[in-house]
Amino acid sequence: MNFDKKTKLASMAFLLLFILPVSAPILAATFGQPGNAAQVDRTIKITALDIRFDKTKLHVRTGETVRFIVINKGQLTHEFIIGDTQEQTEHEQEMQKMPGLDMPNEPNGIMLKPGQTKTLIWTFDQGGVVEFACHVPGHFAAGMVGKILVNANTK
Ligand SMILES: [Cu+2]
Repeated sequence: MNFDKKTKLASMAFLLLFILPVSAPILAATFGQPGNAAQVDRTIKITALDIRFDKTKLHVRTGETVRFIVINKGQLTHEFIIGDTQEQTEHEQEMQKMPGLDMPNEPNGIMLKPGQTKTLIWTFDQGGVVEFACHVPGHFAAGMVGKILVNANTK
């Protein structure tokens, strides 16, 4: 192997090791956006219980707008937050800092008191894995989280 080849290989290794891992999370950060009620493709009902959701895996298509109707049939307050792993981790940390405080509704999430039903409309604009979770302290750790598999070939 001559010096030029070694240099080329070294620079390729550099690209793979340092540049790809930096750019990948930026691409993966798009987990969708609030959807338009006039463009809803499908309605999915999810029930929050103490302490879990009745569904843990959902399949949606890329570009699909879903109306989530979330019903809290538990005796505790629950959340329904849509986001990627990073968003869920950040929200979990926020909620740990202010236990007992009611979070206002956010574009990607709702909070439900016992007996409440709320709606969240979301457009999944990119393939990948998105999560829905509850971050009332202790609930996420107890497994109150599910996956939304976004894939163009999934019906
Ligand atoms: Cu909960």
